[in-house]
Amino acid sequence: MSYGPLYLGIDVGTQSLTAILVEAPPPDGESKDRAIRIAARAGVRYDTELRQYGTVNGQLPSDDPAIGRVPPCMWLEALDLAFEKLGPETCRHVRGVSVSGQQHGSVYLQAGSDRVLRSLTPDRNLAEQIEPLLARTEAPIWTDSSTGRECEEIRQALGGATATAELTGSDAFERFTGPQIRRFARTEPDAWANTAHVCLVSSFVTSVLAGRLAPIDHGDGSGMNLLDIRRREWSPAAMAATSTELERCLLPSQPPWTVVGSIAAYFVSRYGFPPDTRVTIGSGDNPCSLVGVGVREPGEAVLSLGTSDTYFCLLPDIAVDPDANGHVFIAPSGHPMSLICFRNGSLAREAVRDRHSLDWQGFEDALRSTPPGNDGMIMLPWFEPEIVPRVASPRVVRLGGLEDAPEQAAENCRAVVEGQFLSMRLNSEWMATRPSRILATGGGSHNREMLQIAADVMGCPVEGHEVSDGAALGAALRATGRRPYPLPPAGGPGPSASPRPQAAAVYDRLLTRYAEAQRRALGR
Ligand code: XUL
Repeated sequence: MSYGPLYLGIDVGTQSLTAILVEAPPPDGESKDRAIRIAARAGVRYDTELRQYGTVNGQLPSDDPAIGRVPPCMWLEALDLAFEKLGPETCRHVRGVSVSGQQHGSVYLQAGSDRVLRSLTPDRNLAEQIEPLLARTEAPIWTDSSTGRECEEIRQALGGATATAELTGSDAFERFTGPQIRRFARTEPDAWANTAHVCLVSSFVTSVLAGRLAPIDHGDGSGMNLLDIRRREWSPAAMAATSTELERCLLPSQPPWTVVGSIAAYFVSRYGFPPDTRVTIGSGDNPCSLVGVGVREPGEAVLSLGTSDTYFCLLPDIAVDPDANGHVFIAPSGHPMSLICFRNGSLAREAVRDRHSLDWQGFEDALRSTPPGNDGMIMLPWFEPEIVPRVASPRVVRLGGLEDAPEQAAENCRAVVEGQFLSMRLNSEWMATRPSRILATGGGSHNREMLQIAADVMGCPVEGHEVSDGAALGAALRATGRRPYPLPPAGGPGPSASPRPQAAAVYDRLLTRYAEAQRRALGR
C-alpha cells in the first residue's frame, strides 16, 4: 500500500491503547479530491496483551473500590507494542502525531526527567528507561474516588462548590487531579517532595514522544480543578488550595493546537518515523472525541459509550452546572464544552451481560425483546461508586418488580441501559442546549438497540459512526495541525436511531419516577 502524508492519533484509554493513522493532504495543499481516509489502525489491550502488569479492566486490582491506579510503564509498553504492530513501512510516512489521554490521571516525575527524556536510547525499551524517573510507581486514574476529604478541603478554601466551579469549571471532584495531588502530598510526603513535575496521562505520553517535558493543554488542564477556566492559566488560588509546592511542578498550560516539537530520536531509530514528525500537544479523550465525531459548532452533542459513559457538547459561552455535577472543559477548538461523566458505563452493562451469560448480540436481542419503559421496572445502575450522581459505595437498586433473577435476564438488560440514559437526561438539563442531533462514539455505539433507547430517552436523533474510536481519530485529526480541524472521513455511517413518539412519551413519564427513585436512594 502506498501512502500520502499520514497523521497519527494515539488514545491512551482506560482498557486499551489505540493508534489510528489518517491520510490527509498537507496543510498547505488543500485538495478536495484527496479527502481524509483511515490508513491504518493498531490496538493493545492491557489486560490480555500486557498480562505482566496484572490489570483488571485496565487498572490494578484493589480491595478498596475507591482506589483506581495504573503503573504508568504499562502505557509505555503499550506504545512500543502499538508501533511494532504498525511497522516501519507505515511509520515512515507519518508527518504529525498527537495524543488523547484518559482524563484526570496523573504521573509524577523526579528532577532530571527532562534530561533523560532528551537522550532516550533505542537499545532499551521505553518502560525500562522511564521507570527510574517516576516519583510514584502508580498513577491514580479517573476511576479513583479516594479523595473525598481533599475535595472538601479544596472546596472550602475556594469558597464552596459554586465558587470552585465558577473558577475551575467544576466543583472539586474525587478523580480530578488537584484533589489527587493533595492526597498524595498528605499520604506520601517524601515521594511528593521528590516530585519535580506533574503530568497528566496525555502530557506524559506526549513528553515521551517529543523527548522533552510537554505542557498540559487547556482541555485536559480543565479536568484538574487547577486551571482558571476563563483566564486559561493555572489559578494561584486553586494551586494554593491544593498544595503549597505545586507551582514548581507545572509548566504553563498551553492552547490545544500548540506544537511541542519534533518526535524524539528514539522513535526515528526504532520505528522509522521521519525526524521532522511534528508532535502536537496532547489533550483529554473527551475533548478529542468532539473532533473525532466532527462536532464544530454548538448545537450537536456527543455520547461516548466507553468504560465511562460521557455526554458533552460545545457551549457558546461558559455556563457552570448549578447542581455542581457537571463540568466545563476547553474543547480543542478553544470553545468551552460542557460534560457529564458516568463511571458506570460499559462495565455496568458488562456486569449485567455476564451475570446472565450473554454475549453482546444476546444483550442487544434482550433489548429488542422488551418494551420501552420495561413495564415499570427500573434500575439505578451503581455497580461501582458513581460520579453522577455522587454515590460513594457501590449498590444496585432494582424497583418496580425488577429482581436480580435469571428469569429476568432481558428485563435487567433493558433496565441497566434505560437507567443510564434516564440519568443522563436528568443530569444534563443544566446544559440548556437541546441538541439537534447526538453523535455516538465508543465501543457501545455499535449497538443499534442501545442507540434507539438513547434517542427515545433524549428525544433527538442519535447517529453512530463507522469508526467508533472517536478519541484516537480526533487526536489524529488534531495532529494534522489544521484549524478548523478536518472532518472525520465520511465512510459508511454506523447504526443510527430517531426518537419514536410513543416511546419518547413513555420516557417523559418515567423520568419523574426515575428522579424520585434517585432522590430516595440518595436519602434526599
Ligand atoms: C471524564 C472522565 C472519563 C475519562 C476516561 O471526566 O473522567 O471520561 O476521561 O474516559
